Formats: sequence, C-alpha cells, structure tokens
Amino acid sequence: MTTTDSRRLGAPLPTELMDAGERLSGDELRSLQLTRLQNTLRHAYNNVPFYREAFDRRGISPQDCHSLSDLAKFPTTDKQDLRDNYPFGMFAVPREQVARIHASSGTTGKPTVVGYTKNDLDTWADLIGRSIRASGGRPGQLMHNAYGYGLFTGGLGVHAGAEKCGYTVVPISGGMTARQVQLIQDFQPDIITCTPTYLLTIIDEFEHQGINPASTSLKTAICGAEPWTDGMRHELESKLDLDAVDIYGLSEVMGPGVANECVETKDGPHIWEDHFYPEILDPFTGEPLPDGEEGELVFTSLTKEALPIIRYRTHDLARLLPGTARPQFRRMSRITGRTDDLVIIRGVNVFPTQIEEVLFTKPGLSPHFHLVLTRPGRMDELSIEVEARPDSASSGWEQLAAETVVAIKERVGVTATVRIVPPETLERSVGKLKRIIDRRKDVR
Ligand code: DLL
Repeated sequence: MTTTDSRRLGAPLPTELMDAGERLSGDELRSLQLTRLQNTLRHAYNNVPFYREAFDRRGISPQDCHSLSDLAKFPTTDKQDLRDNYPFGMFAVPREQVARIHASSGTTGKPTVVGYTKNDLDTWADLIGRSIRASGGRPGQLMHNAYGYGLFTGGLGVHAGAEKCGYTVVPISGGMTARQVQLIQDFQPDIITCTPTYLLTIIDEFEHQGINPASTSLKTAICGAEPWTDGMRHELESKLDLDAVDIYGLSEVMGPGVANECVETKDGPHIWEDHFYPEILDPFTGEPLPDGEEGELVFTSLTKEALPIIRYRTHDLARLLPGTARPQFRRMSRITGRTDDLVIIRGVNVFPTQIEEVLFTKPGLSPHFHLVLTRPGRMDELSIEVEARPDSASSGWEQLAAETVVAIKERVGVTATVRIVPPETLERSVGKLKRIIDRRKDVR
C-alpha cells in the first residue's frame, strides 16, 4: 500500500461544476433516496412478475417500505434470476420502450441481458459525466476510450456519457495496441479510459516503440472493470505521469459509473447514491452488516425504468465508508475481489489483489503475473508466475523468488510457489484480465 503522503492528488472540483445531485445535503439525499426507493419498489412490483412473486412469497409489498432501513426486509436478486428470465423477462417496460440492450459475456450458461429506456441512457450519460469530472476531466478535453465496444457496457457506456457531457471521444475500443500508441501520439488526448491491465499493455507498447510513456499528453486515466491495487495505481501513475482513478460499475446495476473515485482524495470510489442504494451483506448468511465491515456489496437502483434492480448481489467484496470529497455520498473501499475469485489454499482465503500488493513491493518483479491452481494430490496448490522487470538480471531470480515466497507467506498467510519468467512471456490483457488459471480440472 502506498501511504497518503506519497500519493499525488489532483485539484478538487469547483462547486459551480457540480450537478444538482452532487450539491445535495445529507438530509436532502436521504429524503430523495426514500422517495425514489418507494417508487422503484412499486414499479418493480407492478411490472415485473419475478418481483411480484418474490415479494408475495415473502409476504411483503412496496407499501411496507417506510424508511430506508425497511429495504432489508425485501428479497435479494442474483445473476441467476436474470438468467432464469432470459432474455427480457426482467424488463419493467414494454420492449418497444427499450432503447438499448447490453449483455454480459456468459462464460457459463446464458448471458445476462440488461436494457435501458431513453431516460435510463440519459441518466447513465450524466453519471458518466459526473464520474469523468470527479476523475479530474473537464468538458472540452479529448478522451481516448479503449474500453471494449459492443455488448460490454464499458465502451458504449463511457462513450455516450463523455459525448453528452462535452468531451471529444475517440472510440478506439480495446486491442490493436500499436495503433493505440500511434493515435495517442497523433491526437494528443487528455484522458484515457481502459482496464488497468490493458493500460499496462499500452505502456509496454510505448516502451517497445522507444517512446517514454511519461512524455504523452495524457493527464487522467479512468480505470476499472477489474480489481486493482494502490501498487498498480503507483505503477500506472509513475510510468505515465498522470492521475489514475478508479471507476466501478456492473451491467446489472447500470454499467460503468455506479461509483467513481475523486481525484482530490483517491480514497476509493464514491457511490452515486442519488441513483444507487448500497448495502453490505454477510456473503454467507445474507444478513446486513454495518458500514465499515467487509462483505458483499448489494445495490438497489433508485431511478431505473427498464430494469429496476432490487438488492442485487454483486459478489464483489468491499466495505462502505463515509464520504470525503463528496461528503453526502458514501464511499466503497476498492474491491478486494469477487467471491467467485476467492481461492482457498489449505484453508487460507486468497484473492489475486492480495498477491498483487506483495508483488509490487519487489522492485525486480513486473506487474504482469497470474495465479495457477493445480491439484497434484488431494490438496489445491497455488503457484504464481510473474515476469521479471527488463532490468532485473536473471542471476538474481532464484533469490528474488525465494524472498517473494516468504513475503507472501508473511503477508497473505499462504504457502505458494513463485516462478519468475523472462519479460514478455506472459499473455497480455486487452480488456478484463483473467488472473487465475485453473489447471485443477486437467488432473485426473
Ligand atoms: O465491468 C462495467 C465497467 C466498465 C466498470 C468499465 C468500469 C469500467 P460487468 O462486465 O458487468 O461491468 O462486470 C462487473 O466487474 O461486479 C466487478 O467484479 C468488476 N469491476 C467493475 N469495476 C471494478 C472496479 C463492468 N473498479 C464486474 N474494481 C463487477 C474492481 C470492478 N472490480
């Protein structure tokens, strides 16, 4: 972890550039949230058979919501519920009123389909505008948008918001990295948007071409769609000489822009609570946990028309923290990981971000790594394949690997094998990186 002192922080957003939601007082926010919550519960109950049945089964109706804490009495929703109602069964408006559809890539089973009315697209665009300003961007700037375009919400979501809010957008999408470098050189963008691991790939490409990545015009990187650590932030900021901030979101709740970090504090994303109500639940019992405790992040949409979502279980682990740069909105700690990415090695829980934090403390190691899971006997084993930095002599790798094994044992509590591989040997990310390679099923 970098300390506050070593962080570079940007200038705060002047009040006159804030939108109405950002100017709400805490009391005004809570009263708006309650009205919007009551409307959303009614809208979902009246128009989506799935919610009507789920509420009825629990013997609860929208009229029973008198305060924000009453939300805890309502049932939660999971990805499986969207799959069971594939493709359009969760929509609360006739399909003709749905202006756009996105879907999450279904690695297992059917994809999750989400929809937006024209008003939903407008709200989303405004929240992207708010997120870019919070990141340090200002209307009039040029944005290089390297999130993937298509059914994924990253590319088009960020694009439409930036365009509506006064930015010039270059819709490059992900991949063809040499071309990305050329266009950054030629167009001189102020902002880049992509996953943190794809930004590493872009940095590599600059270095291949003999260009110092710190010499570009870029001032702001808005990175998200996958977990990343302060060590990674430091790597991106120092290599590119810019501010790197965290944008969070998920398709089922909207897409990018559910929460965004403020550049003046860089202390975890502020949740745009005028549109999304967050809760933290114990991932095993489903019971609500108080602010400050780590658990599963759950969201209820407050303004969505096409796909109102009630108590959606994200499977992302985080804590809710008090607001800082926008005091009325709570922050979320940066995501530790997804419950699905949890690896259990001899009873010890491990997330890739914990390993990432340790690797960044070793100057000879690059940020390119993955975790390999095997099961040679009855027990799962973890090995970490990590690239050396180009300036790290191979004669020192054995020693470096041994030191890293000790550091992982001390800081994460797990015994892992560390294999240092030469620079440029591991596969590079073009979007969301899959950190875990599961070879357990290969073993018979
Ligand atoms: O990844 C939306 C997005 C696009 C967010 C671009 C930010 C930037 P999905 O494909 O539905 O949507 O994946 C959502 O990605 O539940 C988290 O597990 C993970 N995720 C998203 N943002 C972050 C972040 C988009 N900032 C899933 N930090 C979420 C950690 C993130 N994980």
